[in-house]
Amino acid sequence: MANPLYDALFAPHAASDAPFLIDAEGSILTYGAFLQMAGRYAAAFHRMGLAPGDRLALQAEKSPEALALYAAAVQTGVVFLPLNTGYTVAELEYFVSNSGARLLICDPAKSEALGAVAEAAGARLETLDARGQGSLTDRAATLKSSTETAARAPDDLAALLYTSGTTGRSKGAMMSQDNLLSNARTLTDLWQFTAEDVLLHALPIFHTHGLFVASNVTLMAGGSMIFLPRFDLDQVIALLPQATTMMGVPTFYTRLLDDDCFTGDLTARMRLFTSGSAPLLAETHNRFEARTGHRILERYGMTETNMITSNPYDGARRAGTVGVPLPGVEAKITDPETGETLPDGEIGQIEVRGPNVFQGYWQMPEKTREELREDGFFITGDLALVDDQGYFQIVGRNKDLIISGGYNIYPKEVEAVLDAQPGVKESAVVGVAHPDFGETVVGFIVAEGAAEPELDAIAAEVAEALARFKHPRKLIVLPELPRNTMGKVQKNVLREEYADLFTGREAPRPQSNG
Ligand code: MCA
Ligand code: AMP
Repeated sequence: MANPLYDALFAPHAASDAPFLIDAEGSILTYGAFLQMAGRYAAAFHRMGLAPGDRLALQAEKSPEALALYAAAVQTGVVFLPLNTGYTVAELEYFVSNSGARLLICDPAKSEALGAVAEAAGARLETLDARGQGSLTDRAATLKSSTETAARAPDDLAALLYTSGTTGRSKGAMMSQDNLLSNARTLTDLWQFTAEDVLLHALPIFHTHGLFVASNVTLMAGGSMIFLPRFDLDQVIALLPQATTMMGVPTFYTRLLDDDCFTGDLTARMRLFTSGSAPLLAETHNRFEARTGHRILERYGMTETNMITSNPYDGARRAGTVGVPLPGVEAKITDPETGETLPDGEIGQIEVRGPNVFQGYWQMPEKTREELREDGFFITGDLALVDDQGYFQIVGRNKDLIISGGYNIYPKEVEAVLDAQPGVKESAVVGVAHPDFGETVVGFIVAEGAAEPELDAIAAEVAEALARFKHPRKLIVLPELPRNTMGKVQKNVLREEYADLFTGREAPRPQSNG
């Protein structure tokens, strides 16, 4: 039966003995073996009574098996909901209940803590560890690999990806089969991926970048991936000579450049490095070219929209720009107040329309209406201008968002936890420059009374509530928060005053005449 995403990404490889996943030791998993594995998981889903449209929430370490669960979900029409491995039990509770997941798959180490979460949400709980073992794999091993595919229409949901919101509550972005498929086709074509490509894959697979951009493009082209559990600098340096492409967040590139072992000759076989998820400094782009001769191709996207713009493959890849709208994707700059389109050169917000743009937020029609216009344009909240060569330059954000090492943190969510702590009157959370993560989180606290707030106790509560990457790297007590005449907290004042907290740069000193 027709299932456009499965038919394009997976079905063509069912009988292939070409390499798909290669581990750090060089062991190869062929396409055929991978799809056999996925078929067994699909058979397990059938046994459990999962039906097309049901949600499967997965919080598991990166492994071929975890990726096979994505394939099995597409095959069976089950909506795939991957979750950051850093999320705490408190965070997971929301995702599982909000999505109404019927199946929750987690690491065995978390199964006890998540048992109650699954039960309360009426979800079945199965386990999968970092080696791909656990109750689900045991169950699947006894079954014959299924070749049945669920019939799906292009608009049917394939994935639900939660993105944090400015109001603090995460929203599930509904991605249809065609949202994923159209972007995979466009990027494969634009970036000239072929079956000869070997992509060094060190990104997590619970986000758009590692799952849809990197994996879907490889699947579409029939190429292979050196599939690493995480970004391990030494491993990446050792394996680069075997790869032809790598996709990364800016932190990958700054970490490589900071290591003297990373030399240009390691990249001789490489044909493409791409960067996204956070701004790549022009300085990093230039240093990378000086070291390797490669110009990193920067592209820009969002969970809700997949990829929106890209620098050209052939043609000028310009540092400090995110390139031009992808073929078939419209992007424009509008006035945030009026929504009117602005002329080139003026700063406004990026709006985007095309087959890549999501179907709305899961069970949040009002939020959807706020961000997705009736005419199909999605308001990204990113501030940019179009330069005289038609390239988009992102200059800031019209949303209170921090991006640390490619992960998004909405200050509101952290402030809510800080505000709830004893001895805290109010708080403000901002992002400041960080040499490794680009930006990092700093929390400012105003005490309730005369007593100093107990920062260690507060940090412990934050750790209980929020994933590690959201934790303030520093908590600072202030007598009061800077406010404007309207009483609004001036986060820009805090950002400026503490801009050099982690960069080691000294604040400029007044010039001396002596
Ligand atoms: C890990 N830690 C972090 C981060 N990652 N803290 C802040 N921000 C982070 N991004 C924590 C660790 O838990 C650890 O905590 C400490 O920081 C140092 O960890 P380290 O070993 O240095 O980190 P790592 O494990 O090497 O990870 C850094 C990383 C990773 C490689 C940059 O965060 C990463 O792979 N990021 C990619 C994110 C991504 O794929 N984003 C795409 C989103 P402790 O101090 O307790 O030990 S999709 C998207 O944005 C759109 C669609 C797009 O355009 O792509
Ligand atoms: P997410 O919600 O995780 O999908 O993150 C999307 C956000 O990441 C965008 O709205 C941008 O703010 C940011 N982003 C992605 N790619 C780039 C890029 N190349 N340059 C600057 N920001 C980027």
